[in-house]
Amino acid sequence: MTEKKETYYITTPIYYPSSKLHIGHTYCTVMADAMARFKRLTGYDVRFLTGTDEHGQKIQDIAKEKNVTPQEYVDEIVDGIKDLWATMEISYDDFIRTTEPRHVERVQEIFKKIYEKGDIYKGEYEGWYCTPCESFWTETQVEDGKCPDCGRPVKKAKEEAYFFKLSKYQDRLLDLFENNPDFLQPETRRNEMIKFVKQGLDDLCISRSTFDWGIKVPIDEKHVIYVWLDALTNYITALGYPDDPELYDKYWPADIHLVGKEIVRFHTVIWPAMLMSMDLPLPKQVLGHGWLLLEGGKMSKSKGNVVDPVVLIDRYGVDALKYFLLREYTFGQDGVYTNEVMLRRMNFDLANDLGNLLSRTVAMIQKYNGGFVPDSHEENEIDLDLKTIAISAAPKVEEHMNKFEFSVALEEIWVLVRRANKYIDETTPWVLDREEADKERLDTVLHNLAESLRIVSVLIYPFMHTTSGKMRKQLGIWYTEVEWKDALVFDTMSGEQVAKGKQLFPRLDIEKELEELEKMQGPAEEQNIPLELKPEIEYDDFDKIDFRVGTIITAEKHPKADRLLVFQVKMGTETRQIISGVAEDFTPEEMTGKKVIIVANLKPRKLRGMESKGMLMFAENGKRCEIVTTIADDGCVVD
Ligand code: ME8
Repeated sequence: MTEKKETYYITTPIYYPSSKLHIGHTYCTVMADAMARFKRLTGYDVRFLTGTDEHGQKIQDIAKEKNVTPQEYVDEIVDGIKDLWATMEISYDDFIRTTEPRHVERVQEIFKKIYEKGDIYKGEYEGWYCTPCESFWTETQVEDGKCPDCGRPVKKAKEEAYFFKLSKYQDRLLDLFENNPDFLQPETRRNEMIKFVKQGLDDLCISRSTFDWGIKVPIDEKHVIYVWLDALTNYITALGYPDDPELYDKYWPADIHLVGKEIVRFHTVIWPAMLMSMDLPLPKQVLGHGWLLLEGGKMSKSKGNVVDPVVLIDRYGVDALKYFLLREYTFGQDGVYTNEVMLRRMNFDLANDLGNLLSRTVAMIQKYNGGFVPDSHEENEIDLDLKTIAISAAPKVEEHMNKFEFSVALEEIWVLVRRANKYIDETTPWVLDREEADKERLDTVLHNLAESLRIVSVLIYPFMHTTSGKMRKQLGIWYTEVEWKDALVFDTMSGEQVAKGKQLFPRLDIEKELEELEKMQGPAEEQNIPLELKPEIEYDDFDKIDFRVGTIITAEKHPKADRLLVFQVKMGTETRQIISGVAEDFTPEEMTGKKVIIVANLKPRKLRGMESKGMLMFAENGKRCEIVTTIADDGCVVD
């Protein structure tokens, strides 16, 4: 009877097909893939799910702009995403698309279940809506007219809608965070969520009637289901819940939902509450990873400042990119991507350390022993040191992998790689070759090097399986299956015939590569990526605005809000107070005396207790926000 394996279910977020995926998405998927491969290798029955989140207003708007149907639009992008994952040899077991009938039907069943439980009711929603994020925000969450997640402007929206009784689950959610510290990691994310839930949870608006690219609410077809509710359920609809529960019974609850830190709230508040409502078990753990940033901000499809993984793969290969992503960044923290950091990693760790170790070892076995791995003989202290490091690496890698510390796990492997390189320098096989009396010693050295490389080929398998295969081919062990337990033992090789192959990783001329990459990636402004703008407005809407010119008489920080500046602005005969959220971009001193353009007929508003009458005009210029100034006189009407 075969032993039943323990299951391990890991998921990535399902990505929006709003344009091509960039290296940030690749980072998340590469981590999930490495973990899935690691778990398979260490004996688990793994299910690895990824997919695409294809509904919502944003997709509908883009498709309209491009004059295609939303389905045509997503089909093309999703093909590209699947191609990318194929190129990267991502070992997912299932790819779910939220437009697939299997998902659509199951989401409707899930909606009905929650409705029947009494947790969904009809009401009216008025709030601030951020179209790019597909999120509604309350008055208190919106900061100065901007979305608290992405910082872009939100718009007022009101509609009849269905609500989910999220507030009912507030205490159980708090309990979950407080009594189950592993549920959400890293710790900082957990603390943020505890704070968020403690502020009090509003019921969640879970339907929309202002657009129709979504799954219809089964009890009221005028509405479509809120895209997040639709998307979150993918983790169980892909397992066949509720109508075909074989996989569900086997793999649910998920072991890991791996998500970026900006969507932790959806996964640790809304998703568990939905599951609680359905009386289903919760995922065992949600891990919120950090962002890859470009100098100057988060990479984002809509900002156009992205790094295309395909360019890097074409030039350096899949494994080099995977290694860089997993080794360079600390899980849970943000990291800055630069071409230079990547090229250095590839050169030092891959070309120099690993590539050289293999090519030197194979060349020496060919030169000094006719191409066959010799047996070892008497051992000295240096041999024992190498051996100890080699066979103790696997448990250390395992320990760090189980904490998602990819970077530390790889560092442990490189401790062995570097030790083996040093071992060559210490034992000087070219000197041993000179004396017949040293032949046994030379055999032992070559044997130990081959053994160390064999162990490295097992250890790196979850991260770079193709490189592992190439190493094993050169070491003459290509015909044996990679097994984790083989990394725990030394002295298994004898008489294998090595074969010189191509350099694993060619050495890169960093300066030249930097120039080439710059040419290929191009500065974002030369790529002619259309700007993401708010929906078009009619001339009549614009004509309602009364622009005036004014002079800033004084400017000071708002006493209660770090991001706000309070201006006294003179327009002709009138001086009035206007508040803007630009304290991070401008100092009061540099604003004083500036001639500015004002929206003078904007309804007055209180901002943190102080009245603001009108609005100063600022415009986005790339990442910066700039003030609109003029040389006209105060009080002029601007047409
Ligand atoms: O949020 N650095 O989809 P999405 C690191 N459809 N990771 C990044 C990143 C960056 N710069 N940019 C994106 C959605 N990611 C929803 C998810 S799940 C039920 C629905 C990764 O296409 C990161 O994992 O915006 C982030 O959470 C995910 O892509 C968001 O992808």
